[in-house]
Amino acid sequence: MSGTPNSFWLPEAASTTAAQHDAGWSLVLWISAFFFVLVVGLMSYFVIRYRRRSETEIPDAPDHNTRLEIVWTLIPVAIVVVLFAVGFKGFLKGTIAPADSMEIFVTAERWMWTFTYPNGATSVNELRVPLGRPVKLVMSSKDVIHSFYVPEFRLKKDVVPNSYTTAWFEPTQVGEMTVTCTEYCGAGHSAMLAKLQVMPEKEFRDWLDAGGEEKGVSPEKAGEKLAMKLACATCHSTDGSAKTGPTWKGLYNHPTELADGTTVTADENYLRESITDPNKKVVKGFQPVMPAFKGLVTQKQLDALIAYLKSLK
Ligand code: HEC
Ligand SMILES: [Cu+2]
Repeated sequence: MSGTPNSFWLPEAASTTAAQHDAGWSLVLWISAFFFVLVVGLMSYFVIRYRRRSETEIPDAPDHNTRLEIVWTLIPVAIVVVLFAVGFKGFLKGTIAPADSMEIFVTAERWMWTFTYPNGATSVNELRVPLGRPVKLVMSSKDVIHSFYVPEFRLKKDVVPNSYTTAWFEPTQVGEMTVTCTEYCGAGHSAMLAKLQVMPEKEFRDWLDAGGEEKGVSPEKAGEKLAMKLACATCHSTDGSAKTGPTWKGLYNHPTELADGTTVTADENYLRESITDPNKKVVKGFQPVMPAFKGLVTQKQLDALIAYLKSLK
């Protein structure tokens, strides 16, 4: 969606419900603008028209006007009823997913998104969906409250621990968007982004059938890309500085001191375990906050990540 971040007005609309959503929003905006001008205009006029003209002037006591009272009660009531009807209709449409929706599970945790597709394929920090088909998201969090937000779809829904929330959308154009977390969830909150890619149905099928894996790149390069995609860099640097986690620079084949006082050599098996079960061996001086990637990365992806870590001398 080019130009979206810089647009002054609403972002580009790219879902079937977006137009209705925007219509409701515009209605509220223009009604508010109309009454703002009316009220402020009358106020200014009255200040001048009924100003006190001399020190001795004593104004008439204000009187009751039943007709006026009725009019300015009924008009707002009518407006509120109309706004409720418009909002409720949109609310129902946005809440109830079409029966033929494709269901994707969304798992949020500090600080990443995991998507699980109907065939069992998973992707991390990247949500791919087919064009022109309703998608229902079944979302849950592993830790704190997060929130799933795609401005172009006019879609925002909290993702909470210990229960599911759902949301649905049907994209109307092919393109790339960004999913952001809109519930402050800790130090990595602002980096809790996922790429959302709307693809033609056939391309999506091919991607899904291939399990989302990359082809034709060296493991080292693939690992570097993957580490970006999985947002490992939120917590790890490659320049020797410690962040939430230890730096990766010079990690491979060097001794690592653990919290329990022992020392291990960072060989392939240690690296592997550090990614799949990071809490089994916790590095000295760090908190056990790294998410476990067991089951989220394939064997091939693990190979690639390890090849990349080994290249950081
Ligand atoms: C939320 C922050 C966070 C994220 C995201 C994260 N890590 Fe970690 N990682 C840590 C922390 C903290 C430690 C040290 C504590 C421990 O060993 O569990 C660590 C330890 C490690 C170690 C062992 C380092 C050493 O010096 O022995 C490796 C290897 C590692 N992480 C790889 C990864 C990879 C690969 C990813 C992305 C797929 C990743 N981490 C994502 C926080 C994170
Ligand atoms: Cu979050």
